[in-house]
This record gives sequence, C-alpha cells and structure tokens, in this order.
Amino acid sequence: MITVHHLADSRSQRVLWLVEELGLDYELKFYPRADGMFAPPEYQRLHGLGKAPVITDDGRTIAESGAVIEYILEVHGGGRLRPIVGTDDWVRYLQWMHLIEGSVMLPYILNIYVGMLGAAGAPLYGRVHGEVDRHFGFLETEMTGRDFVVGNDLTGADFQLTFLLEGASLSEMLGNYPALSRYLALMQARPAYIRALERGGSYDLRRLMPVQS
Ligand SMILES: N[C@@H](CCC(=O)N[C@@H](CS)C(=O)NCC(=O)O)C(=O)O
Repeated sequence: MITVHHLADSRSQRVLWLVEELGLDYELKFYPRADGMFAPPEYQRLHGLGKAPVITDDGRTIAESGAVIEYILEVHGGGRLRPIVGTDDWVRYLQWMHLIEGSVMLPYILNIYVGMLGAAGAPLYGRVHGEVDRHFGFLETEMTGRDFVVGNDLTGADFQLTFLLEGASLSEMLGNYPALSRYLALMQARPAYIRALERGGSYDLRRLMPVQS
C-alpha cells in the first residue's frame, strides 16, 4: 500500500489529491514543518533530497512531484488520468508534466525572493518580472477556453499546474490571468480535492510566504 508522507502546507497536497481522485487505499503520515519552514529531520531522512512530496510503496521510496505522479499512475492508476502513449494529447501531457516544476517555478520563486530584497532587488526586477510575465502569459494563452490541461479530462498534469496556481493566487499574481483563475476554481471545487484537504488537515501556503521588505 502507498504511504503518502505529507509535509504540512506543501506540494505533497498534490499527491493526496491524486490518491483521492483514484480512490486508492493509502496510509497518510503527517509531518509538521520544522521552524515553520523546513521539512523536519524525520522527513529529510526519508529521501536524500529531504523535500516533499515523498511516497513509499512496496519497499520503494519515490520523491519529486512529477515522478511521484507518474509512478502512481503507472503502477496504481489502471490507465486513468493520463492519455494514451503516442497520441497528441500524450505529447501535451508530457510537456506539462515537466514544464511547471522545470520552467515556471524558477521565475515564480525568484520573483518572491527578489521581492524580499526591496530596493536592493531593483536591478533584478526587470528581468525577473519579464520572465514571470512570459511564463504566466504562456500558461494563460494555453489555458484559455480549457477546463483541463489536456483534452477534456483530468490528468496528472492538472495536479502539477494547480499547486503552482495556488501559490501564485496567494501571492496575488493571477489578477491579470482570468483563464488561470477560472481553472484554479474548477480544480478546487472537485470533490476529491476537497476530500484531500479534509484528510491532510492544514494547507495554507500563506504561512510560507516571505514577508516583503
Ligand atoms: N521540484 C520539487 C520541489 C520540492 C520542494 O521544494 N518541496 C518543498 C515543499 S512544497 C519542501 O520540501 N520544502 C521543505 C524544505 O525545503 O525543507 C518537487 O516538485 O517535488
């Protein structure tokens, strides 16, 4: 059986939501943040990266959101929540499974950290804001008129995008992106998403937002 090692207020919420969507039996282990920020030592001992999400299953330990989602869908998904390999939908799915953490997270996080520097960060604002606009503009264009990242059904890629948008929404970065805001509301209204919130307890990314100087 899968054990979801759930770090409070973290990306492991993606995995909780996924196992709820699939209706899998799973064990949940909850870990509060240490010092309100970092994974506690017992979480860091699970995997060398020391980052959430981590699952264990059948003697294996798997980390990294995209890999965890792919593993669960491959081993426990029974063909659900992903397109058929070789189709155009699958090509889009592959890209979106990777581009959220691989491309969009960097300018998103940099923007938050550069903002913490106040005036000292000013030399970087142009570049960082330009990259944020470029990446979020791409997401907005692609998601306009869509209820799901791929085709007409939920796939693993929706779990990747939703977490990013939750953070961006709390950072008040979605004001100019109506398609992304609409999509986020659709995902957050899903019964399995709500069950995952109930099961996981606290999920408030605001606790991790740095104070702007
Ligand atoms: N790209 C990684 C990022 C992992 C990551 O940064 N996780 C955060 C939680 S959202 C974490 O573990 N933070 C606690 C720490 O750094 O100690 C993934 O998607 O799995």
